[in-house]
Amino acid sequence: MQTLAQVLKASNAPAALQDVLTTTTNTCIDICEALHKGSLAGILGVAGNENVQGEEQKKLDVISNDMLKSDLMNCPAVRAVASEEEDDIVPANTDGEYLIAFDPLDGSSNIDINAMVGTIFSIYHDQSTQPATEADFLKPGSEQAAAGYVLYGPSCMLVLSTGEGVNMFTLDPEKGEFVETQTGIAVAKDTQEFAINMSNQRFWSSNMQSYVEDLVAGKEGPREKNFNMRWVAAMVGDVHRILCRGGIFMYPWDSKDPSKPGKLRLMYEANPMAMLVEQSGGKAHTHTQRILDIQPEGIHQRVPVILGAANEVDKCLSY
Ligand code: FBP
Repeated sequence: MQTLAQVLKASNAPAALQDVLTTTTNTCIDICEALHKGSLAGILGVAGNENVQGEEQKKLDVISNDMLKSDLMNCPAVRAVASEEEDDIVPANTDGEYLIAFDPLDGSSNIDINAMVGTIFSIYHDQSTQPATEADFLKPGSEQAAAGYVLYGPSCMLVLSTGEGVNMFTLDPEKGEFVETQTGIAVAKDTQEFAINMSNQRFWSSNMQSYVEDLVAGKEGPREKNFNMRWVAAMVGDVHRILCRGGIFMYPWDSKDPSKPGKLRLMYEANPMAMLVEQSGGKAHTHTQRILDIQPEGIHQRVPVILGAANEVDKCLSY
């Protein structure tokens, strides 16, 4: 079994991109070790501040963000970083040629219950002689040079695409390295498993309500087959399940806060997951368009998300 370093060396990924990926994944190994210490290291609970999204920050949101930010800013190939926990982009090395946007700890509401969380990242190639600005980041997801996540679960796993399919790696704690454990991930076109936060049902559009009602109606309903439901409350966990055994994941528009087109963030949640799902033969859409075609308007922009098994996403969109 090959290590991540060997896989990257053998890939078509430019050396500078390999540096960004190696720096990111090495920092995630450190985050994994911190997570394992949990309350022994006094790192559970809240940090006492709110982030730019108005969300209460967990101590580990801040710790993981600071670890990634400092390591990436010391990586010469990095021109700038953007993070869920940073109000604005953070310029790094002007002569760097990659921009990276990340969610340092996705699913942070799971931290204090010792459930699955993850780090999600999205990387773009971008060269200029000027210091980076937010505008430099606002490229459609289809231009991502690489995307991935590290899942902190029973084992620590890296799932990565550089545009040539999706591979999975498992952390070998003894070696402190990611080792390739699965290649050529493919998501089945059809499924009988869906993921959505059902407690939001009354706030969904009538179309989305009808679609989910028909899933729940099962064999006796118009879909004439039973569907199972799962909800990890961490997108990284729900998407990982879909890459492993298929399914559809939805965080649709809801009227809870009409000013927000969705809950999930385009640049460091929806775009990287859309690249992984599409590279695995699935689909990733909002209610109206392919996520990777969206022209971003801001680094913390929110979008509705419907992704997973291609035929099931089409079925949902048909409603
Ligand atoms: P953050 O934890 O990074 O803010 O991410 C948002 C998120 O936790 C997703 O990972 C997850 O899919 C969703 O929110 C869960 O939402 P809800 O609390 O409504 O179930």
